[in-house]
Amino acid sequence: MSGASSPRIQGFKVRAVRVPMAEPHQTASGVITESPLVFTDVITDAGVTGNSMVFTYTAATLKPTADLIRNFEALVKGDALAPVDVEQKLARRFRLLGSQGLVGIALAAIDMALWDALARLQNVSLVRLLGCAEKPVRPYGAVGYDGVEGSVKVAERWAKRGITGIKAKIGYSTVHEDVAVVRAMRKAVGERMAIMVDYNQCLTPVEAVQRLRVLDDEGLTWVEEPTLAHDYAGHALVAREARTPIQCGENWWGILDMQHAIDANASDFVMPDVMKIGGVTGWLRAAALAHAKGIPMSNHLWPEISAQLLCCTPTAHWLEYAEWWNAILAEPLRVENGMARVDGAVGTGVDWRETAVEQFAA
Ligand code: SMN
Ligand code: MG
Repeated sequence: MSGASSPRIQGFKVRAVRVPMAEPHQTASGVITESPLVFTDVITDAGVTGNSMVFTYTAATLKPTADLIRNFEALVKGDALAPVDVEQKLARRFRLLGSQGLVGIALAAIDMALWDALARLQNVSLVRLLGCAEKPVRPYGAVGYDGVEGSVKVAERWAKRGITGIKAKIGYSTVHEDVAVVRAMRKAVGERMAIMVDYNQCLTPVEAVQRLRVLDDEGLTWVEEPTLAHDYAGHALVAREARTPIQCGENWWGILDMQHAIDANASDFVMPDVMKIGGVTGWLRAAALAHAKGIPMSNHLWPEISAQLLCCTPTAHWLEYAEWWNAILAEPLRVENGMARVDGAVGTGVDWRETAVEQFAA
């Protein structure tokens, strides 16, 4: 029996936008006021186009990222629409330079667009393409570094929408201020709300151990990145000393970082970022690592594609929900009765409104 020949990659169309945020996102390690995003279309000879979106954190890296993606087109033009094979080829191609940072972001943009094209070709969601069924995913909402009053206001807003988890940025000048924010939110939203906190890497390991001694009695679902993301030994120290689970993953570049963190017992839970971990291909491998060790896995940002990927993640935990990019998306993720619904999506669910792309063009 001879199989049908695979569709081939014809070319890319790459566009950059700067989407203002409805509310600035404050963290202990800086404030985000806008989203610099790159949209990649991968055009195939089968009449389908796959899309992806990557976030460059700062406008200073927006154009270089778009240029990198454009420059990579020549490396895969004419190749089969086979994302895992393309990933292997490009990984070899970038062995000497390395595939972290902007190179990694560009590779993830291509990977996600190829998977999207593959799903669209079959007119199914990414979930179905991966052999799974759509299911509701439990989202939590973000609370910024907004002090007691600001944090309570946002926490209440999420609770009113039926969301059952919230994650607050902390790392105030003293642990007492951290505790005050947590207690005020708890008082406002009640015992049943899951409350997570995020230090965004702002403490030394010893400071983190000291703060956790105080926070350990607050019933937190997790404490995120208490110290430098790549200090696995430092995180392991904190995880050993604290009773509250430690959560890391948003800054792991590829699954080898994740494996190193797991080897070091640096994190009780994991939350890869689909872009930094290496796109859909990287996520699937990360999900296998988490599965092998029974580690609960959440996501970082990218709610649309991550909700689908969590449907295919054996140890799926919480969905980090965000509406930062809704202004530009054709169909932002739906949340109904406190649960995110991915049914009805074709491809990865990342599709943008052309008029918005024009409006926010960089
Ligand atoms: C975060 C950091 C930077 C940008 C977006 C979000 C944050 C999170 O650490 O966990 O969502
Ligand atoms: Mg975080």
